[in-house]
Amino acid sequence: MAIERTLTILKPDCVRKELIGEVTRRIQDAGFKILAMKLTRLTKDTAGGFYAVHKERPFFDELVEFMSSGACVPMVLEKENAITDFRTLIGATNPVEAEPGTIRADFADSVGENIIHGSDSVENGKIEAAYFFTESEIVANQA
Ligand code: FUP
Repeated sequence: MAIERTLTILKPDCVRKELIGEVTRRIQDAGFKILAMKLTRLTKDTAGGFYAVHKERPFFDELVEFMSSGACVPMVLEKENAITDFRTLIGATNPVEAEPGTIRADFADSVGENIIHGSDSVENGKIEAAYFFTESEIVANQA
């Protein structure tokens, strides 16, 4: 299996619930290496740009409102098979469908406010990482 990178965002509900530490612990315990992270607050424009693929969906306005409603924590993560393994760790988009023990099953209130994002492909992970971080902010050589 190949070493991959994924972009995650600890969403505003995760930050509001003071779960940054808990969720980051789970991510690290699952073997993901943090290559970049920051606390930031998205504007409606940056949130809308990030989720541009969903622009025509009925939930888009609510999604943009939520994602810009408070601070969030984007991170670039690295691990073998990172894309699939991270989506397994976080669980299904809708927390009622998420496997017990996953981050969304344990902490998310609804499909709209579901605690955490994970890239759905290596290619999108690269695009999403570049949305938040410059090359030099992604620290690959940590030895
Ligand atoms: P995911 O890849 O699990 O983040 O899920 P999607 O890309 O399908 O959806 C992105 C975000 O849109 C979700 F995190 C929350 C929001 N969404 C809704 O609010 N309602 C839906 O029915 C689907 C997604």
